[in-house]
Amino acid sequence: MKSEDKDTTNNAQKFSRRDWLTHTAKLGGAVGAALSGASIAKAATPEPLITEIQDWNRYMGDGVDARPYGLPSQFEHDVIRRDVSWLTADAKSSINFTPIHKLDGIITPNGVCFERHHSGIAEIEPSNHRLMVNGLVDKPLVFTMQDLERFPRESHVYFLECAANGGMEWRGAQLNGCQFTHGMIHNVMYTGIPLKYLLEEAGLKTNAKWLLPEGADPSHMTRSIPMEKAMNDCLVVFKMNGEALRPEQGYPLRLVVPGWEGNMWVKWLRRLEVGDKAWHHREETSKYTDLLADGSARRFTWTMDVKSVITNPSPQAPVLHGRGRTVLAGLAWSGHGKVKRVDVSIDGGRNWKPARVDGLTLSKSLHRFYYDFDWDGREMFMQSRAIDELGQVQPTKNALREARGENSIYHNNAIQTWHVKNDGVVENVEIS
Ligand SMILES: Nc1nc2c(c(=O)[nH]1)N[C@H]1C(S)=C(S)[C@@H](COP(=O)(O)O)O[C@H]1N2
Ligand SMILES: [Mo]
Repeated sequence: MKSEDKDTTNNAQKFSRRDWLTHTAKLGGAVGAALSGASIAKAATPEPLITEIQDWNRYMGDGVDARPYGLPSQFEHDVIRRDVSWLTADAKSSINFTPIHKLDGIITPNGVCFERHHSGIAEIEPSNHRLMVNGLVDKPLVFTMQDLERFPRESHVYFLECAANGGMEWRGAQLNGCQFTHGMIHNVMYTGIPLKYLLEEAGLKTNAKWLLPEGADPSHMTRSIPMEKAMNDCLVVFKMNGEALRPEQGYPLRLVVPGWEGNMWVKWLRRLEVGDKAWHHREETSKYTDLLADGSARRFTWTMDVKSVITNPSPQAPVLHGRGRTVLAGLAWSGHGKVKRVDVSIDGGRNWKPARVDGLTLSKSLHRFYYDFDWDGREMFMQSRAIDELGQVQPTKNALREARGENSIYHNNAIQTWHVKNDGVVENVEIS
């Protein structure tokens, strides 16, 4: 050691970058071996990616003005929204899915938030956008975007889940990837105005019981929302993750209905009509209603119940490193509030271990969980089970089918099983 130190000091001028890298790599290897016998990284051997000068070490890159609005690295090109072509007839009234197997933490980046539109993306210049409040109010009002910016604002992180998330999985395991089975969800920090400030500004009549928000897109998306919810935690927002809403997410204005199904979160929001009873919506009875086994319907099931999914490993994210140290990662959420606990099983639900919920635990937001373990290399049946602050437990698929029958599409919050084979390949399966 002593002589090496001396060499370095004496010959500093002559020491090339390559020599320096070889030198420190050797030292690093020695120190690492002394600290831990079970290092994940390989013991340092002459590694060309460390010892050889690479292009990105040698040539100067783009300057600061080359990328005025930054995009992810070119090597992340597969981290994109994807659709399932056979699901809907055309892309204007369709859906795509968030690549949740490629993300981490709890925030969904704006560019990969799944999209659901009934008649395409409305492109609205903010100076031409208006929000009207009318119906059972003392004075009907029309706001410009500038007007809205003068109300007190708040920021909150909430998940939005489409009621159809997992709908294709009711009858059995269908789609090979959590992007497709669970990707009709995103979780962003919204900034906007508590809806109650706008309703109070217009003045609610005593018989004001329901709210009908309407979108400016050709679908004239409308939904009935009970006044208690509207006055409680709904927001009229213009920012997501700090920047303007993306056109796909309703630019310049959208409604946020925390914990409730996505179809009520009206995008391109242009009107709030106040009424004394619920409006009848064609979609509400034909689509966004859960049909029960006896043919009756479960209406007004707006809250998204407790749910979770393992995002890694999963079919699009196989285990490539073989046996040994393994990180299981996943997402959990509940429209009723916070997630209290997440359990994971690697043997198809026979044994459960508590997962580690990491980072922020926010109400009606995604939660991130991890389970760090040593994989013995044998096949696994991985499951996660979330429990929310109301004590509600995520059901098995069979329990859910017993309660709702086979004909449902919406509100599938069942436990998901991934079969991890001994070669690390992962498949969507059901076990009974
Ligand atoms: N104006 C309008 N709002 C809308 C829709 C729409 O088609 N038009 N789709 C709804 C549905 S069904 C869902 S699931 C969410 C999807 O929001 P996202 O596109 O931000 O993911 O928006 C809702 N709001
Ligand atoms: Mo939806």
